[in-house]
Amino acid sequence: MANWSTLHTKINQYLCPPGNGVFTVNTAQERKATLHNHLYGTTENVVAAWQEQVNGLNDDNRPVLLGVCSDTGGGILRGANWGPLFLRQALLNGEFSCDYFDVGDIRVIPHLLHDKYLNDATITNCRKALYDDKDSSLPVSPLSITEDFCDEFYRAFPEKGLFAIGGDHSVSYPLVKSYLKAKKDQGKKVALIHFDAHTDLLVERLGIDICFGSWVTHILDELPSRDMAFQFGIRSSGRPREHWESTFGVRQFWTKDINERGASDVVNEVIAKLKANNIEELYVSFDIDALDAHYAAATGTPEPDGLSPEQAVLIISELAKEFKITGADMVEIAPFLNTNEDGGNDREKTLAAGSEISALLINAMS
Ligand SMILES: [Mn+2]
Repeated sequence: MANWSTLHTKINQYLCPPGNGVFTVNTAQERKATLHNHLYGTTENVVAAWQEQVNGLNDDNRPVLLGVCSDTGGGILRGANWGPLFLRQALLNGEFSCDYFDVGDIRVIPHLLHDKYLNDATITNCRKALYDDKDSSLPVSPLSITEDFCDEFYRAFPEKGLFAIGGDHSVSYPLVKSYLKAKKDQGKKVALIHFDAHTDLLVERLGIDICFGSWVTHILDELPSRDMAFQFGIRSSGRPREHWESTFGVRQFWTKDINERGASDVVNEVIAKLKANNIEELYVSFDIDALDAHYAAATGTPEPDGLSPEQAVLIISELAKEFKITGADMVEIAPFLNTNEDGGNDREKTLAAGSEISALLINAMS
């Protein structure tokens, strides 16, 4: 109970009602109202309604959904900060049913990334803004807040699954790091399943070590071994697969390998490797750009020649039959981006694919 009480306090400090993670006055007000009506039956006193709902988390068995509306770690086309609001609505409207406890959104100062990049004066000012207390010792940047929230979450609820919606892919750094630390403490052997068009294996980008292109590099040493990171859907890379595998120790299945061999054959090989390593549970991080740009154009770095939703669904479903999925995220959905030259319904298609895969992951965690 002590752990729940600490987490409960931090939820009220770190989070805000679902859909409110992007700090705005008027933008998307109607969309937020639709979501709040759906969740609470009202658009009035949403904070009070959310706080009352959060009181029930301790007595709830469903997987927990968290929004992280940060895209400061991106850097080409931004806009994934709107992913949590739009994907939630798509999950509620969609044909793929799933049940979860929506705990809310991380409170995001959109100019910040991680506290280690800040000076003391900025941290003090931001503590005053977020917590109304310049002498607070709490973190202020989205990735730092997310990591401390997740650490507290796993202390209170070691058995609960956490499903997060990004945000750009840098948000997976605190999500996965905290998950791996928690599972190590629990004595459980886990592996990372990562869907992406890109390897995200830079050491740094323009001097910044934690960003959308480098987050994987900095969690590898928290895994039982580096070869327990499996990447699917890679195709946009300046270097061949052998370079990444020999330099970082990860295992990759590029889209062309999956198309040549078939998704079943590939996933069977991965299942055998996971079993040979006595892996018990999985974390699945899904960058929507793993899918072909035809299905996922509303994203910052869409790439052609990618996976179909069917291939991704097959791989996740087969893994879920053999292993417990206890952590997952869906990132890089940027609903305001229309990257296809011919316009079209990029947003709806991307949200349809994103919600299908999110529902599959949430159901696998139930
Ligand atoms: Mn990525």
